[in-house]
Amino acid sequence: PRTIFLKDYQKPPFLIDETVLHFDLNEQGATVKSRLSVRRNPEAELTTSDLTLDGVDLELVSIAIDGVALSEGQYAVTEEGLKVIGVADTFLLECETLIKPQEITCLEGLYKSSSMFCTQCEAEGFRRITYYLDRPDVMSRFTTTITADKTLYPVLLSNGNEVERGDLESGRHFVRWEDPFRKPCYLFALVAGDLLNIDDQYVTASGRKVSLRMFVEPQNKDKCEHALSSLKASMKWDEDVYGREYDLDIFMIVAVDDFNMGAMENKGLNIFNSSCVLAKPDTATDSTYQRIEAIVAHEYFHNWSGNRVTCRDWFQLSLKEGFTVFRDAEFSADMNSRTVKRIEDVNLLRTAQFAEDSGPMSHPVRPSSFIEISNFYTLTIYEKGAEVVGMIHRLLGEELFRKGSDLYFERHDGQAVTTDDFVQAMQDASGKDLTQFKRWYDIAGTPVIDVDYQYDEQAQLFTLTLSQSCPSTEGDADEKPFHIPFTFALLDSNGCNIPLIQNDDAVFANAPTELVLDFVETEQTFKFQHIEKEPVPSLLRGFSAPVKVKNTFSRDQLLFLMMNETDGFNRWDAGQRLSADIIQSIAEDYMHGRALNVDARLVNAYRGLLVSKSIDKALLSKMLMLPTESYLIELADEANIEAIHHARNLVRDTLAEKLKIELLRCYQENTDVGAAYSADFNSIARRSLKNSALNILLSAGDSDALVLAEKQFVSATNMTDESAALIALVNSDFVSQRESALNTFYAKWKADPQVVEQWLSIQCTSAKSGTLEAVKRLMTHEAFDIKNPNKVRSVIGAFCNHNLINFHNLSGEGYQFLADNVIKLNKLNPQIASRLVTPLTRGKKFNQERQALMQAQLHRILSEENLSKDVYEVVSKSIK
Ligand code: HT7
Ligand code: ZN
Repeated sequence: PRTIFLKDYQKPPFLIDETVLHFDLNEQGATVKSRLSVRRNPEAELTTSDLTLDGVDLELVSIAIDGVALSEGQYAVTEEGLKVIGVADTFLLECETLIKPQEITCLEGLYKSSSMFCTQCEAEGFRRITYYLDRPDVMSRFTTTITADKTLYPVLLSNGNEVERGDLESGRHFVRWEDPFRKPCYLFALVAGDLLNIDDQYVTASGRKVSLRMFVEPQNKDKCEHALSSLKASMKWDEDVYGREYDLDIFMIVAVDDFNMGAMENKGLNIFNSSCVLAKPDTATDSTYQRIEAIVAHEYFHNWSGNRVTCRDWFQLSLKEGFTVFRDAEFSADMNSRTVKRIEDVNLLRTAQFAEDSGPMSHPVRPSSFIEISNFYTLTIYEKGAEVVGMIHRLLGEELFRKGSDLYFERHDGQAVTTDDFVQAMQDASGKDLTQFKRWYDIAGTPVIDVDYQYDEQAQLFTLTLSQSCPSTEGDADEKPFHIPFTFALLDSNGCNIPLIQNDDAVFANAPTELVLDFVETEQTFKFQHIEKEPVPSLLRGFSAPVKVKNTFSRDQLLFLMMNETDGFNRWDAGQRLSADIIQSIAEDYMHGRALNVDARLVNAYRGLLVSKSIDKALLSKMLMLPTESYLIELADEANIEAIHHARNLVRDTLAEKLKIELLRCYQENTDVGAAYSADFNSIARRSLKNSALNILLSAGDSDALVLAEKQFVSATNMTDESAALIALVNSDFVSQRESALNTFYAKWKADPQVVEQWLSIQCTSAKSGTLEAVKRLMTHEAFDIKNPNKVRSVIGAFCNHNLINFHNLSGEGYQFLADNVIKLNKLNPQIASRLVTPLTRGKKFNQERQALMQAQLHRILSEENLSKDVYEVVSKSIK
């Protein structure tokens, strides 16, 4: 397979001003007629007499230029597209192609999901619909007519505004849509089905009425309310915070069951994976509610950051994804607890993105090459990309950042641009030099910061020395420093912030108590004066940059921070660092056959938190969760999964034993009997607290907790409590109660695909031995379907990513199981196959024996015939 390089980018040789599409949808296939107004691009570097269009798996029926059919020799069809030989400067190109949506299992282009037709065109799916210049810098005005059987497909949707509809012969009908905004073809969408619509309305800040319309299959009509209210909140937030109004008269959302990712921001017609948009309290958990709010917002925000201003090429993907994740994270923070949102995002970044950044697929936020672009919808592009935008926000401050985003949208509205254009707008609007900052876009790897500090009591001087390095895997090797915003504070012995005076002239009373330090050198010293007593430093507050800070704190300092830190994020982080340190030393002792003890200071700290009257419940609910096994693996140089698993369980069981009374009280105090479900963050925090307490107690085999869990399981009035009770039972040693709960749950919910997905993943993540056999059995169960990505994620993905003790079993069976399924899925759905293979590419963290077992499976995959570009790229880059 061919590698594509950013350095080879050239402007498109042709442009398409108008795109007129006509779809005839039938049970045997679909006919697509296109009429493209093409003209030579006056700005193109390359002049060519031939027009080369992209096209995959299309059957060409006819082709004409300016109304004259082309004959053989005037065009050539290849594996990758169509070449029209010797074209004029301006012309009308008409093509008719046949496609088979019913046979498409890769879920790209136009495909069928249950009884509906739908599309997924990002990144390069449009070329599976018709011959086209399938690249984001070709923006065109689209008119789309859809015809289909009226009984089977009463609803026919596309982008923009509906302009015409009518009946046709033989029980068919048509609807025509016009999108007034020029757009790249990756934002094209079509949906046809027997769908029901739930309607709402939004009045924009300028008083325009926008129809909001959600289309779902009839059985889901009571699962739309949350998505619609999240949409309205997003529309309002984007007006308030970014001054951005919606621009069409209608905004549509469609839910589909078979979808490769979470959702897609097609202009005016967002398509969602059902699991990311449908919810009602008795079927969806709190985390699903929050995920829906975030994804609905994310897709909506793309209307400006992605659609109105789009990417010049796919190397710029983070231009829209990083910025939009930053925007949706800020939205979620404003709607819920800011601290909790930050904790969740950083957790994901530090476990999964850091692992990606040190793995074989490591790449910069703006990659310089790829084989298959679908492989680059990564945590680096999305989450690290959002951190990079967040750092600009931190460096500029709220007001200048807004000036920068206003300038960006104004300057580039209707254009396809680069991450450099984004940074330039921020720089021009703020006057802040961001030249060095741009390094964040170009260099892969996670910078490491060493922190050294000294206190001179006599001089009342605190000296902080920061040094940075980056074990980069891609980018230049000259090790130039990054521009890192390092948020810093000093705490006195009562946990109060101390005024930070860097310059004697500063007026003491006005001195800030928190600073964003511009850390721009390889090594840099900062001095703080008039510090009367030895302080405790508060480092990288709020995780102000995506870096690793070498832990310099003693356990006592961490305890102090865990109990006293005023920055919520750092308070949580101190607890995580302390717990991780304790688990790591127990794991060491376990490996050396030494006696195992849990440091009593940790138990006392947790007791303190549980009895505290002042701590915020949302924060407490996060502090009660021990560092995950994935994070502990990420922290290790060479991870011993058995030792980590055992040590972590020992800490959890010790907390259960020593803090039983406090945990039971926590459970009772946070249980609401008979209250109506609410997804506000306080209610979510209380449910999370109570269910964590239950889980800790039941995992340790507590029989009082068993009674509580069984009662909660049968009497729960919402899915959060019902599934939490099931999880606690499934992870306990009470075998018969566990089996009975699983059977009851399935019998009750088997008609609801989203709940069945939860039922599957709860079983597949059970740490009990024998789970792999159970997983294999589940794959023969009526509830499983390998063609459905959600089911694949709930079973294979859940087992391989979240059941580490079983997946990494030294028999190697977990690795073989994953490879078998990657091979199977490679043929059906390459995007899903290549995402699934990730755990096999993380061998670096494990010992030689496990590495060899993983490598053997990677070699087995690579030797498969007809390996997709997607799987080939990930596997070949992972082989040593
Ligand atoms: N922009 C969307 C990306 C997406 C996608 C990419 C590749 C294959 C399938 C896909 N479905 C959606 C989603 C988003 O980030 O908003
Ligand atoms: Zn996105």
